[in-house]
Amino acid sequence: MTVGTGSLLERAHAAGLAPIAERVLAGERLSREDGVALYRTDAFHVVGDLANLVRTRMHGDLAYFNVNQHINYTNWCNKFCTFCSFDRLPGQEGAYLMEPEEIEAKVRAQLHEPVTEVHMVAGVWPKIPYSYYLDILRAAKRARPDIHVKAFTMVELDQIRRVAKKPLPEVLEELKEAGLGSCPGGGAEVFSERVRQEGYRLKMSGDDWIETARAVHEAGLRSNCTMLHGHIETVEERVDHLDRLRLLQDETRGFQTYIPLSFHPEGNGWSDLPGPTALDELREIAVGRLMLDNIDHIKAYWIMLSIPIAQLALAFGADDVDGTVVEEKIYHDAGAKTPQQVQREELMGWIRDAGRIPVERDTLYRVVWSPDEELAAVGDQVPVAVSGRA
Ligand code: V47
Repeated sequence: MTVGTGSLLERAHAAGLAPIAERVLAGERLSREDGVALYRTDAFHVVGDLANLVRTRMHGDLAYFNVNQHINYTNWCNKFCTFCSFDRLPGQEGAYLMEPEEIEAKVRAQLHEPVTEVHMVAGVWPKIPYSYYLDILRAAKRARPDIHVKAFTMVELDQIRRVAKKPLPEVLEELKEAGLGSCPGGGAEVFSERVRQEGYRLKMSGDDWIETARAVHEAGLRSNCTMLHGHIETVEERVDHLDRLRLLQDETRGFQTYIPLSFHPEGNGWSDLPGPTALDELREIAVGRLMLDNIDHIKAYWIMLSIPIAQLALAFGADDVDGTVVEEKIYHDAGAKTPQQVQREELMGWIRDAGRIPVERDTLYRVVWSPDEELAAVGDQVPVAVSGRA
């Protein structure tokens, strides 16, 4: 989607969005009221074009991906979130807890692939001992010492510190020593206390999620952040969520990527809800890009969106598509029809089809591979870090 800023301003004006468009063009921060207006306007393409303009300013034609492997080490969980189709109680059919040796074997099984990241998230179960979490990190590193382990959402970290009976900063140091490289962005859902009481009242509050993320960043670890959208949350609650992420990022600069997560309604307590449409998903990407002016990357998680929508998302503000994945369970239990894995070349092919230049990154967005000739041709479109943190 290439649009001249002139015609974009005219279209924004016609849609009553001129002041917002002017702020975007001037690189100024959008207000919470602006966020609500971007969600409510019928001028969907203006929102997408504004987000695309910001994405282009930050990343040129580059779109990032990595070669990664997901391991969901247990589906035991005591949070009973209404939206979740993945959780089981120990002993229930389909319930599992992977032994550290199993995790080591899963990482070893991919040694022939150029995997740079293992992404480990799971349910929480209070009887899993602290030593287990240290052991699974060590197991992954034993199998592949140079791998980056991105593991444990804020919800898991909160459980780990409880079972460790130690302050979180101390636990984070021990997890780092055992191999933790960074943290994924899940478990945030929507920070609204109203939605939490209705859908996930046993899960940590939004305030506690933010405090845990702050501690993670203060420990020198980067993390991602997410918002689960398309269920019972209001537009105002989404804006509040984005604003709280943005405020923490102003303080810590620890978030690398924001990932809007689309609610999948199959096999859970909200299966009567329709879930977001493709247009909702694209708008969510775009509003995220426009509101989160201090977060470098917006990820279109193809597993959740489908490949065609992830391709479109690259023209609506996203600059990252996650990775090759290998065995995803959380979304597939909730009805996702996407493949569970994609080959590196295939991923690069569909990024190119979407008009972007694929750049393979590691978890911390250092370039692993880029098509040099193409990068040379685009000159100054090398990644720009807006967050100001090394
Ligand atoms: O926290 C669970 C969500 C999250 C459903 O950091 C659901 O790079 C939709 O956080 N429909 C886990 N969503 C996944 C996650 C993630 C994924 C990809 C990359 C990264 C990253 C993080 O999945 C949970 C929850 O918000 N979730 N059930 C469902 N039925």
